[in-house]
Amino acid sequence: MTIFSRRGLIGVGAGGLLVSGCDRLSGSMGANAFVAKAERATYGWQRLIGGQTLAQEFTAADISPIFKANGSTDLKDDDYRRHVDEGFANWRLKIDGLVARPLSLSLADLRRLAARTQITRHDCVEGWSAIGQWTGPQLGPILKAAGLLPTANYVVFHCADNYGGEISKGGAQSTGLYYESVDLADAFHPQTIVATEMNGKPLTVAHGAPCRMRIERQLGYKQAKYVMRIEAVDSFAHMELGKGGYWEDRGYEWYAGI
Ligand SMILES: Nc1nc2c(c(=O)[nH]1)N[C@H]1C(S)=C(S)[C@@H](COP(=O)(O)O)O[C@H]1N2
Ligand SMILES: [Mo]
Repeated sequence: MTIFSRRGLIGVGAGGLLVSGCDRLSGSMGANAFVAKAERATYGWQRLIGGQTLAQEFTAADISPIFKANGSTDLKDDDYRRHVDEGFANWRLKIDGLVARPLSLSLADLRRLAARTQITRHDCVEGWSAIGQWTGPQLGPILKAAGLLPTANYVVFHCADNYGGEISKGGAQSTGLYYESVDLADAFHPQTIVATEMNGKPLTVAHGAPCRMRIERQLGYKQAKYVMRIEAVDSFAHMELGKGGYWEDRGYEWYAGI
């Protein structure tokens, strides 16, 4: 068993689900009640949208020989470059916001969690598609382990890359940091994973190292790369330009269903 949470005691048995360790180890009834309530709230959301349809999955033979890297593909940021040089040994993914127990997960922690592998088609609004295989822990159990609070309505992915102050892209009003968000139905969707591998290898910098989201029922720009922090919020109206994502702030749809 591995203890890796900064605050609480979160255990991961060999191949075991993070949440089961959490239930077993969290001594406080309060925390358990929080989680139970959050789970009920989640199921409420799922019923609202009429169940969880899966995006189509493909076979290994369908994997595209070339998967274009798009948007940010090489980060110059000093902190990020240092993490690359260190093999992300000192990098942490933060899970915070409206959660009972904020988490700080290393790349090794992420790799220790029960992983899902899926071969899916990525569709970019710019008019190209590619099929790739993605591996990583599902987001749902991570949010449950963090004790998602009933007041949370959305999950925001904060990325390391910054498009800067380009006025044509709204840079004058926002920081230019890439971010994305989904509702709880997509956050708990079985195919929503924090991918650390692509086509059986660690994610490259071009594809979002050390981890990127796969949210398979939505378009390419929702697939946040270079994810540094996952924040549970009740609303994203106060964030950046208020539309829930970098491209959403520049006119794209927030729900980018395929
Ligand atoms: N952090 C971050 N995530 C991002 C982007 C980006 O520029 N920065 N581009 C998005 C877009 S438009 C697409 S199509 C995909 C591209 O993912 P890929 O480089 O793995 O093909 O990443 C998405 N996620
Ligand atoms: Mo895209």
